[in-house]
Amino acid sequence: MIVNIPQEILYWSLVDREKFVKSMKDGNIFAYNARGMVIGCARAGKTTLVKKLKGEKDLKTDSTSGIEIHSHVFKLNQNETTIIGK
Ligand SMILES: Nc1nc2c(ncn2[C@@H]2O[C@H](COP(=O)(O)OP(=O)(O)OP(=O)(O)O)[C@@H](O)[C@H]2O)c(=O)[nH]1
Ligand SMILES: [Mg+2]
Repeated sequence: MIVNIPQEILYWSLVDREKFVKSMKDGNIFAYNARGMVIGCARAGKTTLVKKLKGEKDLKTDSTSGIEIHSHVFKLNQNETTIIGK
């Protein structure tokens, strides 16, 4: 059992808190952060591409107004070179 969890960690998302618990049990966990930008002509399929990458089933889209910011957690394979899960 983990005790004395810092207060700020209790405000993290469930996914991040699960990572914290795993890292406490395993001793460490690697987490990588990356950012990407999708740019293209109107109606080229940018939003659909992002939805596919995130594994969303509903690919219906409305025209995007301005920009959209998405965030997502991907699982990597064991040697941490390839995305295996969404
Ligand atoms: N045939 C085909 N249609 C696609 C593909 N990707 C997207 N579409 C369709 O193209 C249309 C526009 O897709 P969006 O993903 O909304 O395109 P977008 O670039 O985000 O559009 P804006 O936000 O308006 O600039 C939608 O009707 C999609 O269903 C594709 O790979 N093949
Ligand atoms: Mg769009």
